[in-house]
This record gives sequence, structure tokens and C-alpha cells, in this order.
Amino acid sequence: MDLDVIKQDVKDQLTEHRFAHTLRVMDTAVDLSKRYNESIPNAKLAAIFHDYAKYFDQTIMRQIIVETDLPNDLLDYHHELWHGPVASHIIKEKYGVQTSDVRNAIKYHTTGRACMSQLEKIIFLADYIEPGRQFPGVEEVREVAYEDLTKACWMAAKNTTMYLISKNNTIYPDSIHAYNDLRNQIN
Ligand code: DGI
Ligand code: FE
Ligand code: FE
Ligand code: FE
Repeated sequence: MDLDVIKQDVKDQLTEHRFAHTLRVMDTAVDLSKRYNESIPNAKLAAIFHDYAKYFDQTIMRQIIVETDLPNDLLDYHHELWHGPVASHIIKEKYGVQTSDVRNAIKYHTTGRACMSQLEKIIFLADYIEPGRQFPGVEEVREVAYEDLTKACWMAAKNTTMYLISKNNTIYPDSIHAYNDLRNQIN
């Protein structure tokens, strides 16, 4: 399927603000893919679809999670965690995206997980450092992003987790697994 057609479909699902974020994630993911020799078509496809389900109705997302092989424990956590897994399902059904690396990069873009592939790391990081982001500490992560992909992902996972804890939020187990595994991968 043509990327321009996909872009238009994604645009129709999102707000203007969220679509602009998506395009910046795509540009950032392409830059990171050049640096780390990742597949650029895969990075583009994962990036363009990563927030596809961001504004899906919660009832619909809940239903998709229950009726498919997506992990049901997602339902015990914040609904913000549902849009990646749901998008990874939708793009297979609606767009025939079969490539598991692309689908996993979308599925895990919010939480990360243990043993992330290079593409998963690139999408996770691109979502965090795209130029529109202004989290405290993001500049330090940007400085490391093109030097050490794994370390930059660990820093992003750490910042997000610490932020969520400071707000008394729960932490999905995959987020903790991502933090631990990325930490163990760096020296
Ligand atoms: O969809 P985006 O806004 O581009 O970014 P995202 O998908 O990375 O994050 C969506 C939200 O999910 C963000 O506010 C942080 C939050 N989040 C990430 N990991 C966890 C989490 N929320 C909870 N409760 N638990 C997590 O483990
Ligand atoms: Fe997201
Ligand atoms: Fe399920
Ligand atoms: Fe995003």
C-alpha cells in the first residue's frame, strides 16, 4: 500500500496536533534508522501507524483487547497504554501489515519491553525525542540518541517511569522489564 494513502488515513484518525507529532516521529525514526542501519521502510511504516488508535473509543479498545490475543492485563492498567497494542492489531486486519517487527514496534511503543529489537528501540526513542517533545531531561536523551541507542532508550524509560511514580501512577510490568533489560544491556 502506498505511504501517501496510509498518511491520509492516519491523518483522518488523529487531531492536527497528533498527526504533526506522528510526522515528526517518522522523520526522527528515519534519521535514527540511517544512523543504526535499520530498515527505513519498516521504520516509516511503524512510525506512521504508532498512534493510529490514540483516539479510539475506550469501549472499542477494551473489546479488541478481550477478543484478540492481546494481553488482557492491559485492562488493569491505564487506558493510555491500550492504543499501541490495539493499533498493532488493526493494521494487520485493515492494512495487511504482517511484518512482526513493525507490529511489535507499534505494540510496545508506549511501554517498551525486555529484549526490544533495534526497530522497537528506534520507535520507542523517536516517540520520546521527536523535536516537539519538551519533557524534563529530554535534551540529555537527545544528546545520547545518536551515540548509544540502548542507553538513550534506558534514559527515556527511566525518565518516564520516575515521572509516573512521582504522579502516583501504576507502572505496567513491561515498562519495568524494559527499564531493567536496557540497564543490563549497557555497561
Ligand atoms: O502516545 P504518545 O503521547 O505519543 O506517547 P506514549 O504512547 O509513549 O505515551 C502515552 C502515555 O502513557 C504517556 O502519558 C505516558 C504513559 N505511560 C507510559 N508507560 C506507562 C504509562 N502510564 C502508565 N500508567 N504506566 C506505564 O507503564
Ligand atoms: Fe503513543
Ligand atoms: Fe485478550
Ligand atoms: Fe506518539
